Amino acid sequence: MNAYLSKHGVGGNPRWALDGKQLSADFNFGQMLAEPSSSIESYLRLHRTDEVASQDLVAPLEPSHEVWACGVTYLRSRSAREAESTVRDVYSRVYEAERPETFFKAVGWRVVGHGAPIRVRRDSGWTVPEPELTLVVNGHGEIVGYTAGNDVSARDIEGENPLYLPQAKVYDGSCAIGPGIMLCSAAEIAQLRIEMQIERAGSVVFEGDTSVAQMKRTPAELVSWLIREITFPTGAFVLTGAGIVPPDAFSLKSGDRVRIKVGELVLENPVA
Ligand code: DO4
Ligand code: MG
Repeated sequence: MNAYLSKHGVGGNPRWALDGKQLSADFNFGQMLAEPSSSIESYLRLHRTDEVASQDLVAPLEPSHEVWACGVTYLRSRSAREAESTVRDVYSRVYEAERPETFFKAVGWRVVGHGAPIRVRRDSGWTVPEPELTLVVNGHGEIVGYTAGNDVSARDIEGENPLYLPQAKVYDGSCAIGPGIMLCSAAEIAQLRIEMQIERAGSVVFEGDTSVAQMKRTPAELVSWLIREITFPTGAFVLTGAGIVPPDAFSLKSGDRVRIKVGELVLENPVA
């Protein structure tokens, strides 16, 4: 099925919506993802209402959801990482290896949604946004849809030593996901375009684009590695790696705005 799910912070009591119409208060997104993908349509039908959803979007996941990320899945990411790092060959080795790099990025409650601020760490002088196709995976390891994600990363901290990766990648305001979720088949995800624009003081200071087809691995391959030895009973979110990297002289600054487009979904965040 093709449908758009979004989450809205109605008066601090978030409600989900389907194609812009609120779902009933007892709709349970985690429960929907606990069931096989074949039951999504009937589950959504059960909870439909005619009430128009509010405009106040929040990140489309539950506080307990885990967000994982994959790395060095595009040639551009491999070359950028080799250039920044003191330990170059780990990146070429993981790019070529059968086993991909996966890492824990965030727990749902720490993720910011469309319009909410992302951050640069106070101890980083070189931080970039990473625009990434983000897979929505159910409890059975099936890809049921996608959203846009920003794996904001401190390149100087990661470049100093790969063992600092969790500090470079996991901190308050380092993960944005949204605006909502496009429920669709994995086949529709394979050719999506990804674009990023960064605005500073009203002018575009960087823009780039790529396509999921440029990825070294398929989305299904990444998910199959992730779920080998970890279960996600109510589903998980998977950032699939960055194929757009700003030039080395670029670092995010407070006041910048980052716009990421994956397929038709646009995720925009100011830098705090
Ligand atoms: O190896 C470090 C992280 C890579 C990453 O986040 C990416 O390629 O998107
Ligand atoms: Mg990344």
